[in-house]
Amino acid sequence: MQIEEIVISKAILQSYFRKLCESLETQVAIVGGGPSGLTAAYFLAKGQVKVSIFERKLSLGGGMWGGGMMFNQIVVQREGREILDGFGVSTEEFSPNYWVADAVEAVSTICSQTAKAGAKIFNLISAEDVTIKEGKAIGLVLNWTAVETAELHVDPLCIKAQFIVDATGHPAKLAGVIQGKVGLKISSQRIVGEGPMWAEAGEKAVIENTREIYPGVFVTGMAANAVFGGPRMGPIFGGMLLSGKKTAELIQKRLQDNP
Ligand code: 48F
Repeated sequence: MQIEEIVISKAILQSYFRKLCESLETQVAIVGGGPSGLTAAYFLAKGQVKVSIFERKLSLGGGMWGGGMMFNQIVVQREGREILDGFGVSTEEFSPNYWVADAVEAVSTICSQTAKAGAKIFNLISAEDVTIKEGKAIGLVLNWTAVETAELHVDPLCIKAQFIVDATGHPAKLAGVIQGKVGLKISSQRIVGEGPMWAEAGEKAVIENTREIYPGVFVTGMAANAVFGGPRMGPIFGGMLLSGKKTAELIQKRLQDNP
């Protein structure tokens, strides 16, 4: 059987552009493919919602790969373990309410399940801005991360979404952009910044802080604690998974109320 280089190139280009063009108008666009963004995308896709993830790095998984201080095991509490179970990630009880999982198995399985559930995943693309019309966010402004890294003067492209999710972790990138340009619609009116390490409080806060911060924009995962001043929690990941799930539920409810 002959193998032609040009056919390989055509296969990549045509299938990529089909995927990208189909995602130009979507129901939910998630920025950041860490544990919270992936989990939100998984539950949305399972619920038949059209969802895309845009991740600036080559690999998805965010801060989950390295466990704690590069010891690549992660810890979850009971509720987090239930979510890992649902993904099919193996866990082992360490002591009551503490389960450990292999970080590499966790990330690779969550990524695989999210893609198989139907989420469209784009890596190497950064969200640099949000499109806002008449007081509502309606899309993302995207560029290749390589353009940003090389500081090339290249204009971005835009996609349209009914809902946007800031899942960018500690930097809370989209919240920062919105705060700088039009202001956030939250009681503090500004990003408070994450609090000092306190695992138990941080895990509780990240779920409470998962909410809409501007019409059409939700914040999830560590970005939620960064916006509202919740503590950091280090390598316990249940809160990230539960925050992602809550994001999916909040958005699904909104889509049902207002299709
Ligand atoms: O940092 P990250 O893993 O965020 P998370 O889902 O989880 C936090 C934990 O990993 C850990 C923790 C608690 O256990 O404190 O840190 O909240 O993943 C965020 C992802 O967003 C990407 C970034 O590369 C990472 O993979 N990202 C950040 N900015 C952008 C972006 C951007 N502007 N465009 C696209 N992706």
